[in-house]
Amino acid sequence: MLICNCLAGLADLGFRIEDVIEQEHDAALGNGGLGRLAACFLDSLASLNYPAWGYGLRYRYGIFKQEIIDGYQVEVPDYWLDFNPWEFPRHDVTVDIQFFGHVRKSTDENGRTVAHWEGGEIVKAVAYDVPIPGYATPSTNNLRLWSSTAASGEFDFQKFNNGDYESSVADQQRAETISAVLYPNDNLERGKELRLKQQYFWVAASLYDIVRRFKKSKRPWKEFPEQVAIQLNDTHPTLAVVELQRILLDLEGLEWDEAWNIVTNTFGYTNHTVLPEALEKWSVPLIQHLLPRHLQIIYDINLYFLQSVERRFPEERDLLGRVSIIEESQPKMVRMAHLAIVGSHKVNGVAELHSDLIKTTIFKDFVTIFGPDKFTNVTNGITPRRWLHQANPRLSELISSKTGGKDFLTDLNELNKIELYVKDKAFRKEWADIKLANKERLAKHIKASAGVTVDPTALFDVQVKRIHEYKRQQLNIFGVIHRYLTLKAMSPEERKKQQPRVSIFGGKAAPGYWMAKQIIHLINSVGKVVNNDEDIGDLLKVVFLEDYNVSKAEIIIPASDISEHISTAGTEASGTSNMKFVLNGGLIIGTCDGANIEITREIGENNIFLFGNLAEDVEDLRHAHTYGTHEIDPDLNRVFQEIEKGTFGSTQDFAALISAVRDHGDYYLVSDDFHSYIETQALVDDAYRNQEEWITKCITSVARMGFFSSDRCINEYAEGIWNIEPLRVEKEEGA
Ligand code: OX2
Repeated sequence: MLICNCLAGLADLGFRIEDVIEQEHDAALGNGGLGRLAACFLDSLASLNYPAWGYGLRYRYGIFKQEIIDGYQVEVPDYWLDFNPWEFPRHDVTVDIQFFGHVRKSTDENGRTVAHWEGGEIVKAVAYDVPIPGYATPSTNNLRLWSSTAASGEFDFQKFNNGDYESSVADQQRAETISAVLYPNDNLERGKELRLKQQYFWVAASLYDIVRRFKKSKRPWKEFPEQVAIQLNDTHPTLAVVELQRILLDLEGLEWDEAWNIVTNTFGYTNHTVLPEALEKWSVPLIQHLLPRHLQIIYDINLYFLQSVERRFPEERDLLGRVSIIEESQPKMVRMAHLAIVGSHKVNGVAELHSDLIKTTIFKDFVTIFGPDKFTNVTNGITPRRWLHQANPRLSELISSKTGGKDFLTDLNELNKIELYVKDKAFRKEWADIKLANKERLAKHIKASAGVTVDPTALFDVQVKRIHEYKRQQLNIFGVIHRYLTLKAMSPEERKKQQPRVSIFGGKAAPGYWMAKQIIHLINSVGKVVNNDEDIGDLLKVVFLEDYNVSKAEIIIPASDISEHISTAGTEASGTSNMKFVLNGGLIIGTCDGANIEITREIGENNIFLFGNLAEDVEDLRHAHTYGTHEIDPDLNRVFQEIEKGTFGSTQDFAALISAVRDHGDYYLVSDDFHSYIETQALVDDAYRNQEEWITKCITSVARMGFFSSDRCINEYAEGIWNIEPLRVEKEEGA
């Protein structure tokens, strides 16, 4: 009814709804899987009627827009906030946030030492609320984003009146800088002061908000953890642990132990990566300068923690140094993951393998100290509302016609009913038609955006995600070159028997990540040669789609036949696009990594193409590369020689990609996995030639994907970590 009115109303005004929808900008609030997971969680929380809020920063400039110019990535600012009808500015909800200054100690009437954080500067946080409506429920939650502004308002009138106009504006600009820009790194932390300011600004404003709401209830403090659960989405908001302790201790006058008990029972910590370069550390002098009182509290947290460890493990001399929150380096560093573990009652990884890995590697000592029950797994999930119903409306419609309505959108296990139709001719025909239509739509997009004509009946092979050496887009493009060379070496008759393929890439490289940028350049350079080679024609096309984002994903994912999730085993904590691709009727080629393993368990190993070394062997292989001889796979060597001949242009640009494998220890095991990868890609070709079998695999896989709903995942957090239950707010009469 509402939609009809809306359509008619727009038509009266001379607009088409499609054009209006097109105007909506993607939220630019995150880098990759971490933020997108949070978005799926918000959708599930509201849809499942959990009373939960998300907190974040309202970045003026979110993730940059990527343009490809002459094959290179160029970053362009994205003015996403210029048109954002979904946010409600809340100028009535503001918090003053303090930075810098010093700590003064005094003694109160009970002889207790009290700390006073004084001086420094104040920046104002202003709330912007983004409503998150649930699906098929009146419940609507809130995403509260904080924007920074000068505490004195527009600018400092005092300074202005004194003729100091420039400096009054400068203060305003300095304050606004805090929420001005999203750091564009995925899985990398660089220790910049402004980033630490962002983190504290965000958590201090959010905690103030949470505490303010709790205090209104007039409940005693000991009930705080029953009323409030805070989940740390990776370590980025870990200062919240220290901030809550500070509020309880310095502002509310609680004793240390009572306060700390409340803190640890309130927080849960989700780890999303084991990559060493992504584990956050902040220098002690930096924290001392920016947040002097917090540093004292961190030292006290560490002291009490280490004392308890020492008492329990007096013989273990090195243990204290290993688990200390402070790394005794030059300068000393605060290890944020250690702080998050010590400050939380539960720690979880995001897929089974990943949760096992954190327990046996980076957090091993903490399992000894706290016991295994503190560590758990919550395998990631995705929202079927966006990633099936919205992205693939025809498939959603077909599924709904066979499962008896739309229940599968709120109970994804209902999908298993479609397995009954796996042999149903009409169902299979409609299934194949939908995939083809989705591929035609993508082919149009490829033509419009990359200028390449592709045949929609070719096998669409997709790898879209942030560009990173551990995700191994270089393995993919080396494989493409190998395919090209193999085709070139064939007679025209032989070529005719080969399976045509379109290799589609997309993803942003962090602006400072030089190797990732070289990978993008190589992909585009290979595309330029291959796409214009008449011997090859439609047998192979290589496309790089610029500016991969959620809207593009909604076009790309439903059109995939095979997608690549080929990280070095043990490096991709979970991955979530793997789930999206399978849910949309595509198969995957992947390593035994992250959620690929559980996807295999659910859909069956006949329905996935796994290859490569296992996580348990990675360390030994790396060791062998460094200390033994390192033979490069002969097929890969042929690829390298072709690049070095200049077939794909400037050899200089690509030298580093080759030497990373050949001369610098091949940390990501590209050569070790190359043969297995090529062989498995040949199996994909063979399987795709048998379309009947292929469709059976696709239908069976979709039918078995129920587990990967973010609803299941949120229910696990609610039950196992937050101890909360749904609270359904019924629609008011007449509303
Ligand atoms: C990502 C992980 O790399 C990815 O494997 C996972 O699926 C996603 O988080 C959601 O859990 N930054 N991004 C991630 O971790 C970090 C840190």
